[in-house]
Amino acid sequence: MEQRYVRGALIVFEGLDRSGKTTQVNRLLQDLEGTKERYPYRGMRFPDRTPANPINIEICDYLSKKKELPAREAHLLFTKQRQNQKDEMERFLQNGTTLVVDRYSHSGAAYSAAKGLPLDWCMAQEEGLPKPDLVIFLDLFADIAKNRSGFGEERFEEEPFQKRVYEQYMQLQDETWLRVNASKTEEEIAAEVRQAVLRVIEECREKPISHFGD
Ligand code: FDM
Repeated sequence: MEQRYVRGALIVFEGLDRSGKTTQVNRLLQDLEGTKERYPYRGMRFPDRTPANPINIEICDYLSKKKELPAREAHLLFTKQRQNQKDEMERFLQNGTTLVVDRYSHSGAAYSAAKGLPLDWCMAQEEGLPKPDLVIFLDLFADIAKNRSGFGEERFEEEPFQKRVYEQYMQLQDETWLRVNASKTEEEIAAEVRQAVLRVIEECREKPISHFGD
């Protein structure tokens, strides 16, 4: 007998620092609140900065420049945080809950590859994790991003580095990506995002979850 799936979608927002991801994630979560009986949802973000465990604390210290780490070690730390969430993410998706995630594996790979690590090696560390059904890439060039408020206070928030991150992101695109022009108005972006998200939630109800490395 043919197996039928009714599962949630894995929706991921990606983009440079200050590209507006968190604003759009919050708008989408608000939008989904209105249809939560039909499309249950949950928001998540990586890195998780809550001081819930030693990995989260080490990531915070690294990002605030309190602590230095070799590039590979830093990469594996971010990856480990995602791998630790894998089972819970799968459970939610299988139960029909859509996950809306602010940064995920592609951030891990793009930022580490921008430091000089091989992109393939970076992505290989993500194998086994659920693969996003939709990656919304908020497309904003580094020289525009730097003029948005808050840029430049944390590790990685400098223009030449952001340009390299952008180049790496471009290598990672596949058919699951939607590139949204992030210099449009907040409302325009939110409308484009909402339409794509509702389409993908419907489309993947009947599909098994896919994984990086499948
Ligand atoms: N970042 C994020 C990484 O270097 N690797 C990762 O795996 C992830 C998820 O952490 F500079 C970087 C990207 C960014 C910083 O910033 C997190 P926000 O403002 O919390 O998104």
